[in-house]
Amino acid sequence: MNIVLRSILATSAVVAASSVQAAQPTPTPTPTAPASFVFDTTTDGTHVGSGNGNALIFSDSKNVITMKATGWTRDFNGSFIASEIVPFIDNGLGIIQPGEGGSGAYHQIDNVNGWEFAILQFSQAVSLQSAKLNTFRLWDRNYVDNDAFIGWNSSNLSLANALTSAQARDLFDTRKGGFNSDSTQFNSNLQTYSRPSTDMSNVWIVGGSFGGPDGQNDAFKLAQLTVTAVPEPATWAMMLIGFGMIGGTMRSRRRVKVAYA
Ligand SMILES: [Ca+2]
Ligand SMILES: [Ca+2]
Ligand SMILES: [Ca+2]
Repeated sequence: MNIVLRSILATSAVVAASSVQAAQPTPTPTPTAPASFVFDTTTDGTHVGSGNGNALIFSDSKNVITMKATGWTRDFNGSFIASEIVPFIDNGLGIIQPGEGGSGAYHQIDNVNGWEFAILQFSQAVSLQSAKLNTFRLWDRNYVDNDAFIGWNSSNLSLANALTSAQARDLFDTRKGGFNSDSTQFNSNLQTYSRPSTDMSNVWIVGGSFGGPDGQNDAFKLAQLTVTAVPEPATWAMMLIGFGMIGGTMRSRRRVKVAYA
């Protein structure tokens, strides 16, 4: 190999090495793995009001997210009626539809005499991963069944204000999605849904199944919810600004190198 060729090859190697360096991509933000939060609703929440239209407030096990639960009934005329949500410690949350308390109470979340559901408002958007729907037999039935309807929606409503019936109807009617959670799919009361992050919403609806899937009434107590959340938009904005600054610094360093080469 002659000297000229050797020199060209050597130069090419240097150029190749430096282009490899130059080709180093600017770091791009990698999405943080969603964080998991568990709400144990067999603990007594913070009570807001009492009787029909009351609310219970819970924090997750890490004390990051607040969840406000209210109880509702959609009666057979299609009216949305504020109901009482009750913490039955050890069993979970039940709902008492107006007129179903006292002796022979239907204190579960059920779909007898109307469709009962809990509206769960969160302090930030979350995706539901699992729920524990403890079967709880209705006093006048000889079976247990915990088919459920799960829906979700986004809302600007403040957790500090009481929900009106019109707002409850609106949250249900304009929901972004929902599914029937057929209990035959599950071997235990803990039902795993693993909703994708596209279903991230700050309002979730959990009730007895709405119009299906079998002829048996559903009755359960809501004992636990596991949700996931990604960083809030403000956090993302800070991260993007941070990465933008790193990128800017690298670019200006490159310019300096070129200027003094
Ligand atoms: Ca009930
Ligand atoms: Ca009922
Ligand atoms: Ca059923």
